[in-house]
Parts: sequence; C-alpha cells; structure tokens
Amino acid sequence: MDNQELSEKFQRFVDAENKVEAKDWMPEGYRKTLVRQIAQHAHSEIIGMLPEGNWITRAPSLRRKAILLAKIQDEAGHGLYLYGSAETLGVERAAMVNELLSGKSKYSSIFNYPTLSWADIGTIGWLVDGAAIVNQVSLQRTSYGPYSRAMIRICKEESFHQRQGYEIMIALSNGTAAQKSMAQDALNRWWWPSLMMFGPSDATSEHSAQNMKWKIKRHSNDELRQKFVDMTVPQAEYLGLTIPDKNLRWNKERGHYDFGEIDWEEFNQVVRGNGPCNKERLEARKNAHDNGRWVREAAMAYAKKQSAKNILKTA
Ligand code: FAQ
Repeated sequence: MDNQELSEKFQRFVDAENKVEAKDWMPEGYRKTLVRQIAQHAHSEIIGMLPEGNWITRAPSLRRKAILLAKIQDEAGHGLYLYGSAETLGVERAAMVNELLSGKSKYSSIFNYPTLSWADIGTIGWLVDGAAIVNQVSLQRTSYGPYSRAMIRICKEESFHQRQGYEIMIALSNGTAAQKSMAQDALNRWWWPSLMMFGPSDATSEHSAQNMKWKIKRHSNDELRQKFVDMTVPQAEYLGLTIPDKNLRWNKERGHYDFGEIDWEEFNQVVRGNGPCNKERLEARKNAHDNGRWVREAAMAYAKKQSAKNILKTA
C-alpha cells in the first residue's frame, strides 16, 4: 500500500472510533502533532508546579500545607505519565525536556502569572484545574490510546484538585471582609488568563481542523471555553464573587453565557515568552534540572551495575 492508501485506511480506522496504538501505522503529521501537544501538556504539568510551590512554606495551616504538597506531587506524576505517553511515539524524554529548557517547546500560558496571595492557590485549583478538567475530559476520548489512558487517570486526580481549590475559596468567601476581598482580587487576576488556557479562537487556531479530523481533539477551543464559562459562573455566584466581565450575561436563545472578548494581544505576548513570569519559570526549571543532574547520573550508574550483575547471574 502506498502512503495515500495507508492514510485513507488510517482515517477510516479513526472514524470508526478505534484507538491508535504505538505500533500501528500512522501518518507522520499525526505523530508529530501528538508529540507536540503531549510534550507541551507534560511541560505544563511540570512548570505548573512552580506557582503553587511558591506557597508551600506559607500555607496557612499544616492541613493546608499537606494538601498542597500532595496536589503538587500529583502534577509531577501527571508530567511523568505524559512524557511516558509521548515516548511511545519514538521521542526521548531528554529531548523533550531540552526543547522546554531551550524555549523551543511551549507550555500553558497560565503558568506565567504570579501567585500573590493565598487566595491565588484556591483560585488555581478552582479555575485552572477546572479549565484543565474540561479540556482533559474531552481528551479522554482522543484517538491515541496511550494519551487517552493517561487522561483518564489524570482526570480522576484533577477533580480532587479542583475541589480542594474551591474549598479554599468557600472558606475565604465566608471569612472576614479582608479574606473575601482577597478571594475577589484573585478571581479578578485569574479569570481572563484561565479563559486563555483553551487556546486561540477557532477562527485562528492553526492545528484545530486537522486535529479534529484525526480525532486527537474531540471539541474545539471555543466549545470547551464556553463549557467552562457555563460551568463556572454559578460557582462564582455561590461564592458571592463577581466575575470581572461586564459583558457576561445569560443568553436564553443560545442556552449559554455570552462573555466579553479575550485580550488576544496579552495571550500572544505571554505565549511568545513576554508574560509576567516567563523568564522566572524557565530559570527555576533550568536550575532544578542542573541540580538534579547527580541524581540522574547516580540512577544510570545503578541501573548499569544491576544489569551487569544480571548478565553475570544468567551467564
Ligand atoms: N498556552 O492551533 P492551536 C495543566 C499554542 S493543564 C500556550 O489551537 P492546538 C494542569 C499551541 O500549542 C494545561 N500555548 O493548537 C495543571 C500552538 O502552538 P505550536 C495544559 C498555547 O494544539 C493545573 C498555537 O498556540 N493542558 O497543566 C496555548 O490545536 C494546575 C496554536 O494553537 C494542555 O496542554 C496556551 N494556552 O490547541 C497543572 C492540554 N493555547 O505548537 C498544574 C492539551 C494554544 O503550533 C496546576 N493540549 N497554544 O507552536 C490541548 O488541548 C491543545 O494543545 C490546546 C491548543 C487546546 C492547548
């Protein structure tokens, strides 16, 4: 079969809702875009530990500190599942990490904003994990088997993350006037960046059409963003907080909330590396990578020793 016939057969396979596995034939473009997306997703989980890590030593109680530590450790685990699933496509984790550290590979724009108060930790769980879940629940049905299975596992943990964030917001919103105003301030700063997590509008999203056809993406960027807004507005109302969008209103005809225009210039600047914390985040990651070199070397030396021992045993 030539490439054209193989591609058509692949499309029929995907159209029939089959899962593509690592050893199956796939178009080179399918493999490439998956590596791009899964690697960016993995990097986001790893870089995503930094804004919250900033509050481990300042969590307001031992209970809050233990919960936050567990959540951040979960994010590291998500990064590992995702690097593992990208590796099944023939790319090495070290190569993906190098692309992150050199600035070639992207990670989610949201993690380039600072965490200024404890309420930001609640807001990250509520909004950022909330947005991540909306996107990832859809990705559970992605056509690539290893990515889909990673998503199923990750979503279970993300829903705990979202609940812990919302619980912080409930405590703050029912607290003193100063606590409530801290919660409102965090919502004001994180609302629009959270909407940006879903990516450019459908009209300008360059990968969407092909990725929807290959069923890598199951819903468009705008569909998922709308779903997130519809789900989150009642949650804000329950907290007694105001979403910072004067154009936000229920549209009876559409059965959805209308909302204001995203500042795409801000989005583009953050994605291009000019957000408030881009430099700081990459610097922290590079330092962690350098400081962990001896651990990687020790692990490799140990693995080599073990395999030499095993060879001797079987000889
Ligand atoms: N930030 O054509 P499209 C988490 C890039 S969840 C930065 O629409 P696509 C959990 C895009 O990569 C966050 N870059 O692209 C957590 C592409 O660039 P390229 C991570 C963005 O792939 C919570 C270009 O713009 N989740 O970490 C962004 O079809 C709390 C054109 O865009 C995922 O990665 C953005 N917001 O759709 C952790 C989910 N949006 O590669 C810690 C998986 C777009 O051509 C604490 N990814 N770009 O240079 C996806 O679903 C998709 O990749 C989209 C983008 C929807 C993000």
